[in-house]
Amino acid sequence: MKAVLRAFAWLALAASLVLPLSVHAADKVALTEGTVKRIDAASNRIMLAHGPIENLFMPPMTMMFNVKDAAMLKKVKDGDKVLFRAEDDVKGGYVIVSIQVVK
Ligand SMILES: [Cu+2]
Repeated sequence: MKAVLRAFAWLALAASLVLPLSVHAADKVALTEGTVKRIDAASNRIMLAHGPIENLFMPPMTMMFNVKDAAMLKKVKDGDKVLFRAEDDVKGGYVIVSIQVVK
């Protein structure tokens, strides 16, 4: 009986350690669907109509994002369907840290 209790304690401990880590890992790679509405290369910004952004707790809307790297804007064009990762921008607003066109 003691062994069973010990096994159960280990399981509970393992679950408490593993679950928060896996949730965190999922958040780190969460991508959001969007459609390119406008590219503003002069100010390194892009307007996207986006789905829910889980990691920012943001509902679907159309809005401007800063981009981390100006080269990102060369990979996309108006009307493209994209998957992107947006994060809080230390300079204010939100910044896209990765973006890819969905084929
Ligand atoms: Cu938004």
